This record gives sequence, C-alpha cells and structure tokens, in this order.
Amino acid sequence: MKRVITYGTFDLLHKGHVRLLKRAAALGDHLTVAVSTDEFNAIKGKKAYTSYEDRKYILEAIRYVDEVIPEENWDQKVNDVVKYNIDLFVMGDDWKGKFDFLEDYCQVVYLPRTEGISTTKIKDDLGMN
Ligand code: C2G
Repeated sequence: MKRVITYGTFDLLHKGHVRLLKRAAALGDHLTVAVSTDEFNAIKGKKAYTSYEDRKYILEAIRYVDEVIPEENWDQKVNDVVKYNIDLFVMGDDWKGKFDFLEDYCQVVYLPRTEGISTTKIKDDLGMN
C-alpha cells in the first residue's frame, strides 16, 4: 500500500486543486491531505474564505482523497510522514525544492501547477480582494 501525502489550504476548491489531488492519488494507493487550519493560515498570511471545517468537509467528498488531517504548523511534516507511514510527499511545483529535506524519510515529487487558475484569481475576478 503506497501512501501519499500533500498539504495545502484548498480554499474555494478549483480545478487546479483537484488536478493536483488526482495526480497525487494516481501515484499511490492512499492519499492523505493535510489541510491548513484557520490559525495556521494566519501564520501563512492567508485568509481563507471557507473555514477549516468546511474545507475539510469538501475535500473528504473528493474521490481522490482518502483521509484529511489538520496542518497546524510548518514543522509537522517529518512527524506526519513517520506517523502516517508515508511513502511519497507531493506538492505543486510552486513549492519546488522547499521540502527536499523530506527525502530522508520518503520520496518527494513536485507536480506542475495548473496554469490560469488560483484562489487569488477567483477572488480578484469576483471583486473579493
Ligand atoms: N495548485 C496547483 N495548481 C493551481 C493552484 C494550486 O497545482 N492552479 C496546488 C498547489 O501547488 C498546492 C495545492 O494545489 O500543491 C494546494 O494549493 P494551496 O491551497 O494554495 O496551498 P498552499 O497555500 O500553497 O499551502 O505546507 C504547505 C502549504 O500548506 C501549502
């Protein structure tokens, strides 16, 4: 059973997020998604439109997602990889290189982002920013 993990805010879920989840899930047998809590988003300098609970609820409805856990800080990844017996860590390539330290614990793969869509663009287009 190849276990995959990825991290993110996943606010206003869009095709870019779903394509990342679909590709990550295709690289293994089980996908865990660590969703940034509202408190951690404040540390990240992000204000999600949807609450952690709602973002978790939505992600749990995605066919590619097997488990959703909270992401509460920058430093939990090594512990998560060990605790959840992770074989593969996946992120979009806007993060390329940032999590290579995890290679001591699991495979690390950065997947190309989906161009032309982002939560920021959605908010801008809707005049929410
Ligand atoms: N993503 C993508 N294409 C887009 C937008 C996002 O592939 N057009 C990917 C990102 O690269 C990331 C995932 O979708 O892998 C989630 O994106 P965000 O919710 O923006 O996550 P972020 O705020 O980057 O948080 O510890 C890691 C952080 O929690 C990542």
